[in-house]
Amino acid sequence: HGTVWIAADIHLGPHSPKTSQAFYQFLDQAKQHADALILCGDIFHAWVGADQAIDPPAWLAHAVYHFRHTAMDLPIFFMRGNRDFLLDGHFAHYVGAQMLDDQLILQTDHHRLLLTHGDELCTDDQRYQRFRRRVRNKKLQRFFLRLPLAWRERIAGGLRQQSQKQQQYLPQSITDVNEQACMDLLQQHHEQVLVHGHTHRPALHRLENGLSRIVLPDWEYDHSEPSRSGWLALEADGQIAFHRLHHPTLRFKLKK
Ligand code: OKV
Ligand code: MN
Repeated sequence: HGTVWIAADIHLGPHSPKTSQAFYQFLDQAKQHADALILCGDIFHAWVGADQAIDPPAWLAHAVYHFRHTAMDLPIFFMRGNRDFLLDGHFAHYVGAQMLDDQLILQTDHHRLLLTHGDELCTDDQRYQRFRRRVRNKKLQRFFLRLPLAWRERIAGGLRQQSQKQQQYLPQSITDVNEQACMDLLQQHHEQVLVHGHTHRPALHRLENGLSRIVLPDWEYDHSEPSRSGWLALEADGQIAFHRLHHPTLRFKLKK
């Protein structure tokens, strides 16, 4: 009956105050216009454990504050991404949000969508998939989380640096999702519309057999653009809208 807003890839962190500002403006708008908010992964640029929030750096304290205030007016749902895959239910609860599974079928009065962050669909990037399998191992996660916070931050920083070096030489075709993997996932769940983030390549793709793929934008600033900062709205009347801060809204309808 209500309006659901969906955003992904905010990448909140200490180095992107403009992204944070844009995101907090978005949260204010969500309070007024949305009935539920789903954040589809990579809410945080890095996440090494919820104990970061015990004595939080300023950027995280602000994020906690804004989540809590937003959550007083509407339900907030977190999905894990490839960066903040260690997000847990306790932290979500602490900020007034609820954790979702990594893949979710969202059904409203007018829509049925399959929601995921999307990194599992990048099957052409074998090195990344190997990394993913390792760090998603629960035993390794428990080991990592028992290390002192400062060690985890060091390790995480090192891994990010290493990954950045490797990523920059990969062609776009490798770091994008694999369309066959998308179609397989949709067909496996008997769904028609896939919504994901992760690739930072916002688009509406028409696939074979009447399937669609909606790619959410990221919120990272670069030097040329004020902010990409966009989100999807599933509206009560069945329309789908693509919003951007300080930009006109685009509305469309998906054929049944
Ligand atoms: C997240 C990615 C860093 C990509 C480490 C076990 C292990 C968890 C972790 C450390 C890194 C998340 C938690 C981060 C994503 C990177 C670099 C590349 C491509 C271990 C469990 F192995 F050390 F024991 N980590 N952080 N990358 O900095 O947020 O997704 S992270
Ligand atoms: Mn991602």
